[in-house]
Amino acid sequence: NTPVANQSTNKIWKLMEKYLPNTKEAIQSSVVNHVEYTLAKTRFDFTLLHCYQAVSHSVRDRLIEAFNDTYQYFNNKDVKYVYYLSLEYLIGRCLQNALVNLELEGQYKEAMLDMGYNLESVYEQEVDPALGNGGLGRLAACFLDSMATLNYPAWGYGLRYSYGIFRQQIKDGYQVEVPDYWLDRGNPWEIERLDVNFQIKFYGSVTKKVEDGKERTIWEGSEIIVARAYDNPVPGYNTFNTINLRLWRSLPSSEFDFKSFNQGDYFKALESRQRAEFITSVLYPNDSTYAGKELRLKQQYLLVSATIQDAIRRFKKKRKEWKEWPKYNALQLNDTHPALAIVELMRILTDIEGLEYEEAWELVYNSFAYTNHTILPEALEKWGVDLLGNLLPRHLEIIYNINHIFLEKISRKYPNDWRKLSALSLVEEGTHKTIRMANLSIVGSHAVNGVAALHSQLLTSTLFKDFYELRPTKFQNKTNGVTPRRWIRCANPGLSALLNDVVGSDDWILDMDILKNFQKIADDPAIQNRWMQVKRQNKEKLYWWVKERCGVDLNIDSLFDIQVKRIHEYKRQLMNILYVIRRYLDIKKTPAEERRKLFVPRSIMFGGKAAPGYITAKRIIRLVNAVSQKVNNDQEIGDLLKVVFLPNYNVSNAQVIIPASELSQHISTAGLEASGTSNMKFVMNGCLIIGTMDGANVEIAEEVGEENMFIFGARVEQVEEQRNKMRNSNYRDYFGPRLTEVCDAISNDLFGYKYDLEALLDTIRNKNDYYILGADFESYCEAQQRVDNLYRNKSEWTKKSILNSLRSGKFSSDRTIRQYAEEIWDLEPCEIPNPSKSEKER
Ligand code: OX2
Repeated sequence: NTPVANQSTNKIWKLMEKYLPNTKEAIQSSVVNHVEYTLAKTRFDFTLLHCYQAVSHSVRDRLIEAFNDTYQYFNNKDVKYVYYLSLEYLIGRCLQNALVNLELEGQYKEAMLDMGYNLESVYEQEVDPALGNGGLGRLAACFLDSMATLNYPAWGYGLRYSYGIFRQQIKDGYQVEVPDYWLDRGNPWEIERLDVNFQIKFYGSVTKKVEDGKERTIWEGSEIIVARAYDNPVPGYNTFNTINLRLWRSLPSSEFDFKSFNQGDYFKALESRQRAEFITSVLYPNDSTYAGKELRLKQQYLLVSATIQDAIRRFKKKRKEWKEWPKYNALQLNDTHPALAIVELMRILTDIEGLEYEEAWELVYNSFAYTNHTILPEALEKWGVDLLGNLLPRHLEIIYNINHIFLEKISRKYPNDWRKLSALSLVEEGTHKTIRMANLSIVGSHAVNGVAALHSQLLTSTLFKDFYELRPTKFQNKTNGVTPRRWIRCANPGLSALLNDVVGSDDWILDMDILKNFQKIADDPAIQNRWMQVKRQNKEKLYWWVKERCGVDLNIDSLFDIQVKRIHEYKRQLMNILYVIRRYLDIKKTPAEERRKLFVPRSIMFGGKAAPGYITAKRIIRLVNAVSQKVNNDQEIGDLLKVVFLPNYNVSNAQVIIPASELSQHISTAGLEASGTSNMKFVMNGCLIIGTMDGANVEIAEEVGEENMFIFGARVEQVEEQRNKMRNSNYRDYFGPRLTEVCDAISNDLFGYKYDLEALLDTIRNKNDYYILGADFESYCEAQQRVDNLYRNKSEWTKKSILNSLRSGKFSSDRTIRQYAEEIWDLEPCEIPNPSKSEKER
């Protein structure tokens, strides 16, 4: 009989109360320990990659201390939690962010330098976990940073895809997609929870049974798999609070395939195990388009089911009564992708926990909230009832039931209003009957929000108008934000140091609004000079980046003009490149000796991935590269104009690109970009925006002043009128001579690739210019002229750059998250006492 230690008096826990010290010696010894005992490396095969791994493990140890303490503290305080559900998290690299948030960057820098390593080059060894497509996934990552920093009791829930968004290579000017197996060197940041597994069921059948005079519904799944938890600590800045991003991985369940094994069909049994693992293998690479594939629906349900089971288990541990559920839980849906969570919670409450339907609905409704991220029709998820009913038969029944009860209420309120009824219904009738996931999300949530003021206003006046009229108080706005920790403090150390000097402390990192108090520095020539120096250093860094990856030699003194985002017609990269051609033709027409007087030297850069199936987007990349080849090799042009396509735009590249940018382009057709978030990052980094009155640009203009931006183009209420104009005219008249000449130059094969490029132009010629590129082109050219004029005056430009940055406080995700917490989640911060420095260093 071996003795079993008493859980509470066990010496283990006493010994664990000590925190790792953060002296240089202690840091070095923890790194060295990991080199020897975790990595088992010797001097003969030790590389920089191993160094990164050892450093990361040593930082991870410190994160885990904080992480465990945080949730134990939350648990003791019996707090309400928010669960953020998202199919995507674009977290980016972790090492520097963790060090900055733990306020240990200086110590690690010194400790590593003393051992002969430059911390910056250690950072470069990290893969960039890219489990998201674009803005939506990056927003989720910024939100986690703010939730941790503001001490909110929160959990992020998502999927641990084995393959993130593809890596983009450019071959012969075309995009080539390479699978991103990001785990091939291991992942020092995650904690695999071998003991946190939930069963997930698919397919099967539903039966009703009468037990004690009560009808019970039983869903028997015919495919059962397991979701296993992988925890990723997210440290707050300037607080000990560290929260969890829990990602699920699909695995085969041991019970399920017993039958096959017993029947002797060994290989069939193995195949089904592999099918289970496949579910979380790859992120769907579509940004703002609905995929409609069964595997995607399986991913969504796996996230939802595992998360709800986890939340319920946690809630039950506290032996709470069900009616207290909304008091202790808020669930936020990041778009409709996890909307099945509403149905899953209903199912568990009614079928398993035995609650009455109305009772259960009350709990669901009061705990869920839904964020919409786009009004583009191609993004709206609608699952065919055949597919949904086959994969999740009980869930389809529940959806019909929710719809039935909902429509009954509607028809009492609006008798015989068939239009309203069919607009509000969760079911879209037709040859292919579908479930509208947005309608489900709205009906099942107590709050629905858009992501910028204009977008939220468009939601209530167009897409969700009927829902709005039904319950106007449900609809809110939560303008997006981005974290200044990653986007200024990590990405732009030069600017951070300057802001520290201006403010006299680093308080701005937690309170960006204080920067407004220092606006008078914008006129100070000494500050302006330093500001320009910082920008120049950042431009130098990008210069080398571009030289190495694209082989193009930029003029560092030229205006760095950048558009980086997913390639999409509504974002109008096409308009940008057509203007570049316009500029090229204009330079060529100008006598050589006058060119420098008329044109400011510009380096125009594009970056972004096209969804693999989005042919027009891929052709836009082809055009950019064709123009780049022509222009960059034209001896007459020299450094007056350079065009570069920056390959594989991702979070870590953005951290180099954004701080180096002077002009950034946010030029979507008015009304179509819900918010945009990179616009905020650029502004914070002192970059001027050329943009339309769309998404958050509108609020950026309010904050920084229209006079400090280059605004152009049709306003949202003019767009339809412009489309009609196109429909009623020849494109040559509609485009005007300047754009027509550009199109003709392409058609006349100035850049080659005629087949692709003609097809591309056909998307805007011949009455199809849905994104009104032709209508906005002249106004865009004028705005570009204003850019040139201002850039000639370095001091005026710099002044505006400073003002942009100092006035960008509203766009910190801290502001956004406070609003969610106060206006939707009803959530209080809960800060765990920070073990004093002296205790830490014991
Ligand atoms: C994006 C939106 O397109 C973008 O405007 C917004 O800033 C971002 O979400 C974060 O809110 N998929 N991605 C988006 O919407 C969808 C759907």
